[in-house]
Parts: sequence; C-alpha cells; structure tokens
Amino acid sequence: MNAIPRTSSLDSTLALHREGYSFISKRCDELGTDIFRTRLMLHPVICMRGEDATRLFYEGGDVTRVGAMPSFVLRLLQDKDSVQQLDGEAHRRRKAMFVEVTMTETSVAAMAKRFRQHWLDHFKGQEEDCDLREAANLILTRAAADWIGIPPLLRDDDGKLAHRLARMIDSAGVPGPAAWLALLSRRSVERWLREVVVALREGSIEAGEGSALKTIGLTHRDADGRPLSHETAAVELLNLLRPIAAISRWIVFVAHALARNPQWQERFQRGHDDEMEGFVEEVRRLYPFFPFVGARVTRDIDWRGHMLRQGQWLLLDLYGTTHDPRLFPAPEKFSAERKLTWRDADFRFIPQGGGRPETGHRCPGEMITSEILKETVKLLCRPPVEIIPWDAAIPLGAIPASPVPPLRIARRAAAV
Ligand code: HEM
Ligand code: MYR
Repeated sequence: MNAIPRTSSLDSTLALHREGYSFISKRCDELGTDIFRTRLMLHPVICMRGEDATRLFYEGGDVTRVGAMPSFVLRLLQDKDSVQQLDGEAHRRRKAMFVEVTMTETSVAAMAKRFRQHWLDHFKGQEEDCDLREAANLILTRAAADWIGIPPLLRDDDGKLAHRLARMIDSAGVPGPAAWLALLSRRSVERWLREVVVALREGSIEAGEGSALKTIGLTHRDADGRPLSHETAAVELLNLLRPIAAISRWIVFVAHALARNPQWQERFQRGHDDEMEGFVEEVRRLYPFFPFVGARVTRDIDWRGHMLRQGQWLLLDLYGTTHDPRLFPAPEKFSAERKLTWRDADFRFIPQGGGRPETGHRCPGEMITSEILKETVKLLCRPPVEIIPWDAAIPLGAIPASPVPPLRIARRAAAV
C-alpha cells in the first residue's frame, strides 16, 4: 500500500478559509500528488482531484454523502432526509423523481419560457442601472415557483422568498452568525412549503398536470412504497426552488464572460445559437461555484494502491479538476471552442458533479441550468445590454465566489 502524502501543517482550516477554491489544488501541486491527507476543523480528511477520484464519488457503492458535510452546510443546502442523503435503491427511486421532474425536454422548455417572460416583465420600463445578481435571483425565484406549480394564492411575497433563498447559498461557505440567521430564515421557508404540501393533500389547492408539486406532493412513492412525509416533500421542493434561484450566480458569470469577450457578444447578436451551448458550458467550467463535495467511505477499500478505511472523510475538488491543465489545456483561458456539454456522462467536466445523474449523485439540474444560461445569452445580446464593470475581479478566497464589484446592467437594458 502507498502512503498518502500529508500536509506539513496539522490542521488546514485557516488555509482553506484563506485560499478557498485553490486550497486543494495548491496542496496537490506542492506535494506532487492528486491525493493528500490533512485535518479540517481538527477532523482527518483526504482531499482528492481528477477523473479517478470523481469515479469513486459518482459510481460504484463505496462512498456515501451521509456525515460528509458540516451540519450547517447540509442544512442550508440539501438537508437531512433529502435525496443526497440516500444510498442504493432508496436513492435511485427518489432520484428518479428528480430526473422525471427536471430532465425532460418539455419541463426544461417550460422553465426557460417562464424565465424569459419574467425577465422581460422585470426589465420593462426599467430606467435605472441594477444589480444583476439580485434581479436574476428574483426573476428565477418567480419562474421557479410558477414552474413548480405553487399557486399565487399561497405566495404572498416573492421578493422576500428570493432574498431568503439567496441567503442559504451566500452563507453556506462560512460558519458563524450569518449562517445561523440563514438557517432560521430557511426554517420559515420550509414551514411555508410544508403548508403548501398539506393544502395540496387536503384538496384545498390543486397542482397542475405534470407539475413538480403534483409529483413530489402527491404521486411519488419512495422505495418503501410510501409517499414522502410532509416535511420531506417540503425539503425536496426546496431542493428545486433554492438551486434554480442559485442559477443567478451562473448568470452573473455569463455576463462577466460576455463583457470580457465582446467578440462573442457581437457574434450572438447576429445569431449563432448553435454555439451558445459551448459558450455557457465553458462558463460552467471556468468560473468558481461549487468548490468541492464531501463523502465518507462505506467499507475498507484498496483505491489505486491506497488504503481507504471505512468511515474516512473525503473531499473531491470539483474546481481543481475543471482547472487541471492535464485535463483542460490552458485551463485559465476562456475558450468556448472546447465544446463541453452536460450531455456527456463525464468524470472531468464536473462543475455540478460527474457520471450519470440517474444512478449517482450528479446534479439533476444541469439541463435546466444550461438552458437558462442560453436564454440569458439571448437576453443579454439581443439587443446588447451594457454590463458594468467589464473587468471585475473574482477573488477565489471567498466561497461562494462573486465579482468584485458586483456586476450591474446599465440603462440600455431598458430597451428590452
Ligand atoms: C446535486 C451543484 C443547480 C438539484 C448537486 C451536486 C453539485 C451541484 C456539485 C452534487 C453533490 C454531491 O455530489 O454530493 C449545483 C450548482 C448549481 C446547481 C453549482 C447551480 C445553480 C441545480 C438545479 C437543481 C439542482 C437547478 C434542480 C432543478 C440538485 C439535487 C442534487 C444536486 C436534487 C442532489 C442529487 C443527488 O444527491 O443525487 N448539485 N447544482 N441543482 N443538485 Fe445541483
Ligand atoms: C444548491 O443550492 O444546491 C446549488 C448551489 C450551491 C452552491 C453553494 C456553494 C458553497 C458551498 C460550500 C460547500 C462546502 C462543502 C463541504
């Protein structure tokens, strides 16, 4: 068995907070390895990157997501009892529900249509410059709530909801008071979604045919043949609402890429829709979003000559893998010509996980993400919208990352 290299410092928590997205890769490069041991918050952890490590995380049954993330991160993002916390047959059955709801052409087209309509309504007559992330987050929240099928009657304030969803993502990177507040406001969103589920089950509201609300609230059966509890149905509805609103962060990165590559903005102004997928997928590769995912080993395994013990905590570097020069030549260069696509069950292009979403923990929301981003390219290029500033920095120390200063879209957006 080969020993796994160790970092010289005993605990790396402070370094992780300082270095953010580059933390794992920097150590791998220094130690000349794709796998190393350290401690985070005093817990022993093995950090890994690359295609083989991605296979360990996303195929075969040697790891679980249970106990793999600090509890505040878990509760702000996927939550207890969610699909991400299931394994084996229970996971496959629950995941089929997500795949059915999010990965058909009809459902994705319906989502993109609602997004476009809310965008146009939002900017109609808008005279002032506005913060792009905030606007996109509200537009996506409205589109997602419509698309899920939550009746307007039960939505008293979409603005407040949008704000609460954004807080869950903004606060997932650092423990502390902001995260506690985000947890409190998350609880009120969950209580509200539980009331929606109860109203549906009591028959006081109806869910549209084929809507996510109907599938999750009424028709789905878990592997044990039972419907989801009210609470779990609320958690899974939130696992649609929150990440769809979070696409606002990719939207800001799309705008950043267009502003920095004006030749593409001009090109899309003239059409070239067939090149949009390559463009938005390169944005998903290049820009920093989900830094790394966690897992625990479920039995002792010999992995590429290394002994991984049952219960061992692992982190897979998503960002480092999509910036590895061995996998993506000149990784810091924006190059839409790489022709990347979520359609491949890839283990290298992994901004939202790798492998097959049906069988592993890969994100089921990539098709929606990619379509929304293509729609965004159209909305920002036809007619062209001014994005300011064009040269904002994106510091890698902060998780999740954002341009500094935040991007704004200027008055000419009113022309839509
Ligand atoms: C899983 C990232 C959007 C729903 C994941 C995973 C990543 C990810 C990295 C894998 C987690 C793991 O391996 O443990 C993102 C990012 C998004 C996004 C960066 C950008 C906004 C979406 C959307 C949806 C969604 C739009 C739904 C419409 C989910 C669900 C899972 C998941 C339900 C759990 C899957 C499972 O455990 O089997 N996401 N996602 N995500 N994502 Fe996304
Ligand atoms: C979602 O809402 O599920 C999708 C987007 C979440 C992105 C959150 C980025 C910060 C997460 C820090 C993760 C640390 C994992 C140990």
